[in-house]
Amino acid sequence: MSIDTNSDEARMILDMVRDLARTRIQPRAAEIDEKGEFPWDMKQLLAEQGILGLPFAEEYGGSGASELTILQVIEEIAKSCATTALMLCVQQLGSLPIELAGTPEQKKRYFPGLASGEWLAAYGLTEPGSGSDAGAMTTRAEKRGNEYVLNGMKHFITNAGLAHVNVIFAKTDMEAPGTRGVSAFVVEGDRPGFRLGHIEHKMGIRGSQTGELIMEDCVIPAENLLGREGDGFKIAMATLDRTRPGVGAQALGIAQGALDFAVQYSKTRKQFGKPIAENQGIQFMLADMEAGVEASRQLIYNVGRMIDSGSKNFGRQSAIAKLFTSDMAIQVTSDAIQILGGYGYMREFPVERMMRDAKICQIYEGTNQIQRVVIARDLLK
Ligand code: COS
Repeated sequence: MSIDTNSDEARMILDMVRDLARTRIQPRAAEIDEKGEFPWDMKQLLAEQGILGLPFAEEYGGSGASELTILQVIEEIAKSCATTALMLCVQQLGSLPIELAGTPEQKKRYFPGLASGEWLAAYGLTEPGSGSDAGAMTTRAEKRGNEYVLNGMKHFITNAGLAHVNVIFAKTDMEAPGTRGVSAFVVEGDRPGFRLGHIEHKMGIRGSQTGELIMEDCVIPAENLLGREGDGFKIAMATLDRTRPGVGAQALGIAQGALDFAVQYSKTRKQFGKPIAENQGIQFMLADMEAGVEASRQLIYNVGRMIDSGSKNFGRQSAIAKLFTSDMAIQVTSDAIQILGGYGYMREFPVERMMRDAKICQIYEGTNQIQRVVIARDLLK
């Protein structure tokens, strides 16, 4: 059973999220950014309200929400706080490899804890020498009897050190050509030999914990392999096809938040004896911002509907939605700062945070240059 996007239930979820964002999340956003510490109260709130359980089926204690509903929820939260919205994005990112390639037993083992929000998920693909070139990873997993021994390091990992369910991509065959030797594993956070390394200090999404995951002779049972040996790269790519619209939805929410703030500000800020909104120079900026936000929304919702309809070929649309929306969000947040003038540059107002938060959307889950690679390859194939 899943929640139909047009159902009363989906509408109720969105109303509930809008209310929570206004009353509980928005008042915390500036402080979360300032402190740069993981906001456990926000994680608790999302868990209690069933928001972290949206991507999981009812049989695992989730609500089986449609992709469109998940994207709309990410958007709503990101209008107030991009760090908090990212929690839902990554709950999906770190669990989709299990959804796509896991056995019923593996789903039963991990999904109830993730759906309840007791556990967080993480997705361990990137390494210091392997960013856009995801196949160049050097983390390896050696099979010994009924176990795998993992050695290597992942970095820039969201929820590093916080997640219990860590999907780690590692090479099981160092000789295999290109991306063929990569396999996917679940590494539980409390496995001996698995630990958090350095924690990054970031420009934006500052409440989210980003860090290194270090594996030193980390032993996991063979049953933690997802799919078959060698399937890992395809699992990683298929996951990102599914989750990139979520990054777009986050960028969309940030941009909408900045636009809403700029509209209000321009109606109240007076210069030369009248509100600055009465100047056509400001009106045209606002109109361009609105056009960008609305066009992005259509791209994001469209790919959400494609996923919900069972389409298999949404990779290009997913990349387009992420690329277009994150570029738009940088433009819109920058324009919002411009409309606020000197105030926009100051920490007392939220728009400078929104611009810092938007920037990562052009980078993570594949840089926007990689999105262009994905789009062009599909176009030319
Ligand atoms: N879904 C399923 N399989 C896919 C796929 C997809 N979207 N994209 C590629 N594959 C498969 C290919 O079909 C190919 O399979 P075969 O070996 O059977 O032919 C294999 O994966 C390798 O594909 P390809 O040759 O295209 O790999 P490249 O090394 O050229 O890499 C890009 C392709 C650049 C698209 C990939 O490395 C990428 O997306 N990089 C960015 C990584 C990223 O987003 N990092 C962010 C980390 S999360 S914050």
